[in-house]
Amino acid sequence: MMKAGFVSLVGLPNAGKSTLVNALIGEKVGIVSPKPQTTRKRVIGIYNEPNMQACFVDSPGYIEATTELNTFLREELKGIIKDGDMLIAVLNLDARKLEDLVALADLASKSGKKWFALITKMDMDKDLRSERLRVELQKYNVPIVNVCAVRKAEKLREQVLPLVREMLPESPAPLFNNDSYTTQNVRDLIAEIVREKCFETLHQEVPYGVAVKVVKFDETGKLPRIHTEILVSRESFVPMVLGAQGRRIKHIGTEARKECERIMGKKIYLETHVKVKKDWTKNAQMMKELGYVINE
Ligand SMILES: Nc1nc2c(ncn2[C@@H]2O[C@H](COP(=O)(O)OP(=O)(O)OP(=O)(O)O)[C@@H](O)[C@H]2O)c(=O)[nH]1
Ligand SMILES: [Mg+2]
Repeated sequence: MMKAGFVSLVGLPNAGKSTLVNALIGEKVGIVSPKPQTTRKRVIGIYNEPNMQACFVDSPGYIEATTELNTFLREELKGIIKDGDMLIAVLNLDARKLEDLVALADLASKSGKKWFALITKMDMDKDLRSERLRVELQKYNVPIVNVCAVRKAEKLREQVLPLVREMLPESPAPLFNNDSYTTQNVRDLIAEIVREKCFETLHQEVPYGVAVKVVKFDETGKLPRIHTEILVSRESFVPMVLGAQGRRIKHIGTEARKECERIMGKKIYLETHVKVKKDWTKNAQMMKELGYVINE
């Protein structure tokens, strides 16, 4: 019997959720950075086997809302729990407080869905944290696996996929075409990769005020020409994105182009421009235009 469904990953910001999805799928589905709150929109990575289709839903980490963008992130997470056929609580050992991880397990447990606990960043375990966490998790009576997402993807799959197979519902057919590994289109992926390079290159509050939009995608010439806009929420962020003599934006563009070329399997021409979109993170309408739509 075929099993298919949505596997929602819930975890704190920076827990390593996107890293996990990428490793499980074996392709870049979502962007990754050492900074929290990198993922903003729901991203689906599709794992196909002859008798199983697991659609892993990567999401923003759980946070208390303060700004409009944070409200969006929190709503996204609620929606992801609701829409999941099952959940994986991603519990990262480098979290600030053990209680936050237990709170997440509680959230998963209260959802009433099937779920299991995945303790990640095992390579960062200290003071027997994983042991203490295991004790705390016993009351939920769910399977617990310990993983390290930045090493051996094969081992990770062996640990995670059997549990997923067990918990997914039966389905007469796969939910998506089984020849694709993500629901994201190329435009979205390119915008996300440019944003990833901004997260890597920019610091403090600047990356959080950045959104990226593909404004033109022209495939008529020899090389696809892709124009992107890096939208910043404040005028004062412009020089930070540009850098001295425009070196920083050049670096962002070059790194993004190389990665896009690798994924698309061809050479491209990638242009990046900085534009001010004042206070977009505080404005629901502007956020909507940028694709941050709250799913009701
Ligand atoms: N040492 C170690 N680092 C990891 C592991 N998994 C992920 N990381 C790192 O943790 C950081 C955050 O990873 P992400 O995958 O972006 O985390 P996320 O949960 O998607 O974060 P948000 O999207 O911001 O909520 C990155 O620097 C990863 O390289 C792991 O198992 N061990
Ligand atoms: Mg992420």
